[in-house]
Order: sequence, then C-alpha cells, then structure tokens
Amino acid sequence: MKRVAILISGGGSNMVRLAEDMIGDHPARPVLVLSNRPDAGGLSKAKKMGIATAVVDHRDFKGDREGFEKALISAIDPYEPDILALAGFMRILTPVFVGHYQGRMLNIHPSILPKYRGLHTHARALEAGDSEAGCSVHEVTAELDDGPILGQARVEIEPNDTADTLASRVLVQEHKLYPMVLRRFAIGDKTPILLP
Ligand code: NHR
Ligand code: GAR
Repeated sequence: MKRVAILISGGGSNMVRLAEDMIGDHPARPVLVLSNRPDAGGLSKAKKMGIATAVVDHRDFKGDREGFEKALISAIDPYEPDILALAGFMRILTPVFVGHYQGRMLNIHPSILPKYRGLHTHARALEAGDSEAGCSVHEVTAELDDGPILGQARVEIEPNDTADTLASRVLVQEHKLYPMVLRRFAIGDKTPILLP
C-alpha cells in the first residue's frame, strides 16, 4: 500500500476527491494533509475524514524559502510518504524540496500545459481568445509546471465565460482527472490519460 501526503493551500476540493478515492482496492492511502496556510478550508475537511493534518506557515520564514522547505520536510517525513500530491498548493518549490522527493511528486495545474505555466491561467486563456481551456496533472520537477504530463482534460470556452465561470467548469474536470491519474501512478503507470 502506497502512502500519500497531500499538500494544499485552500479549499481542498481536489484533496477531498483524492482522499475519497483512496479506499477499498485502491493501491494507496492518504496519510497526511499539509497546508502552508493555517486558515485553509481543506484542513477541517481532512480532519473530518480522519486524516492527519499539519501546518507549516510560510509567513514564519520571510524571504527564507529553504528554511520553509526544511520545515516542510521535517513535518512530512515522519509520515513516510511514497507519493506527494500537490492539490492547489501555492508555493513555488526550490530544488531543496523537489530533490528530496524526486520522481514521487504530482501536481494538478489549471491549464492545458505547456500553455500558461504559473498563475492566473484562466484569465490568460480568455485574454488570448482561446477556444478551449483545461487542466493537467504532471510530475513536479525543479522547473515550474514543466514535468512530464500524466493526464489532461479539456473544456470548451463559452462566449460569456469569465475567469470564475471557466475555473469552476475546469475544476469539475480536475476532480475526475486527478484521482484517475493518482490511482495509476501508485502502481507505477505513467501513461498519460487524456479526457474527455
Ligand atoms: N514547484 C516546482 N519546483 N515545480 C512545480 O511544477 C511546481 C512547484 C510549486 C507549485 C503548483 C503551481 C501551479 O500548478 C506548483 C508547481 C504557485 C505558484 C506561485 O507563483 C506558481 C505555480 C504553482 C503554485 N506562487 C507564489 C510564490 O511566490 C505565491 C502565490 C501565492 O501565495 O498566492 O511561491 O500553478
Ligand atoms: C485548483 O483549480 C487547482 O488546479 C489550482 O487551484 C485550485 C485549488 O482548488 N491550482 C493552482 O492554481 C496552482 N497554482 P482546491 O483547493 O479546491 O483543490
């Protein structure tokens, strides 16, 4: 059985979907939900699901990203995770952290990579006049949103879409895609999943 730590910063809807999927014959189980924000809504959801939680507040490490990441590692490693799943985690990670969990870390990003790495993906897709948007699950490497793609899902952009309406339709696809990818990643299958 693979052990999964999930890193969040916000509401944690992707985290909930991953955790809900990890039951029965699933090859993995959630062992920790960690947030860099003490007020992240996902923390209480994880507690309700009986998952251990931890907080490492990045504001306690002003300007010291490596100090923050060493504290993250110290909070995570006692749980002996085999896999780290970033799920709306909003801090860029340096090679200190990425190297420690090399090849064991996934992220869900709200764009069809390689388009729109980084932040404000939906506004950028609308600004560019794109006809579709979506999300990607990828392996985390030292380069931001650049690791091997493990799955992608697409949605059509509608004429009246705003960044918010688009984000909520993409989120529905994230909730389908991420559990499918994690289930396969846990048994070592990295063949990309393309939805729909
Ligand atoms: N780190 C590495 N090395 N590689 C990746 O692929 C990463 C990563 C860290 C986070 C998630 C990510 C995304 O899916 C992710 C992928 C935060 C930012 C950002 O600019 C960018 C991308 C992602 C997450 N964060 C600001 C920072 O200074 C803070 C923003 C905030 O706190 O709201 O870290 O897009
Ligand atoms: C998701 O849409 C995720 O793709 C995005 O944040 C949202 C988190 O929602 N991630 C990023 O923007 C990373 N930069 P959730 O907390 O409800 O899962």
